[in-house]
Amino acid sequence: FECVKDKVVLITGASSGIGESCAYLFARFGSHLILTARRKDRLEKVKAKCASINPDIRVYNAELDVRDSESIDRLVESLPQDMASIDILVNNAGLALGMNHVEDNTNEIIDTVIDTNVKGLLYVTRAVLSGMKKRGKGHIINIGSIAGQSGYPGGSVYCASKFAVRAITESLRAETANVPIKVTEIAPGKVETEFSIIRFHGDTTRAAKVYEGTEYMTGDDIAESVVFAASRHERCVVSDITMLATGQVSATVVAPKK
Ligand code: NDP
Ligand code: 8X3
Repeated sequence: FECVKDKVVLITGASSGIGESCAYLFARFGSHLILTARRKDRLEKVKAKCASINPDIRVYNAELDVRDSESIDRLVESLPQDMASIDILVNNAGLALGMNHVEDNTNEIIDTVIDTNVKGLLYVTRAVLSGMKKRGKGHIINIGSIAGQSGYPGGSVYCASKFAVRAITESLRAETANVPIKVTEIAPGKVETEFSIIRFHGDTTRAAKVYEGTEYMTGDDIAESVVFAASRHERCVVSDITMLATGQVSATVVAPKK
């Protein structure tokens, strides 16, 4: 893990869950961090904890909605000089909204999920990639999902967005093969974060049921895969890691916990 020391890492969705855990693990191994999300107050807390984990790193916070392509371009162009050469991009920001059958989705749900998980990821990647190409190096790590490998009832919009993440990852890897820029997809299964609270519009009782009676992972488990992928030797690239909770078979099938 030590070779991520002094790398500049931009994380989207660093204000909670998997992105927050990634920030702490990269901090521990000496990476400099650009932390982005919409909730600035939460980012400040993450920044303070990163600084306490490792006082030798630089941490730069930026309030960012990944759906806003202009503010992404502005951020990348206005980074302080010592943070401007991004070595590793973790495209983590994302969400699901509801578990509706296709005919019950609202246009707002469809737009928000696709705009964030697909278009947002493309906007951020485009903004960061040109610098990586100029420097002839870089690593883009996309957070996909087990939901990007098979659909399930009520998953149409979210699954479509995560299938898209897989497609973007594969296309980008082919496009950057000669640069060489590394491209990785980390596809988690069931992880307890704020994901289900957001998905069920703040209904914490319903969200808690997602994790009841089965094993589930933590954001820290997924961060280990991200930092593992980020720290491999130059001669190899982790193309994808699917990481499931013990007993998990698919997005919706998880064996009861003994
Ligand atoms: P959380 O809800 O805990 O974190 C989601 C993060 O995304 C937050 O930091 C949030 O920040 C950010 N975010 C959401 N919308 C936007 C936006 N428009 N612009 C910028 N940031 C945004 O959930 P997770 O940590 O679980 O989710 C992280 C990723 O992992 C997502 O892509 C999710 O799809 C994926 N994933 C999650 C799994 C799980 O079971 N939890 C399993 C598989 C994949 P803020 O609200 O402050 O903007
Ligand atoms: C995370 C959640 O339930 O769709 O991606 O697999 S799920």
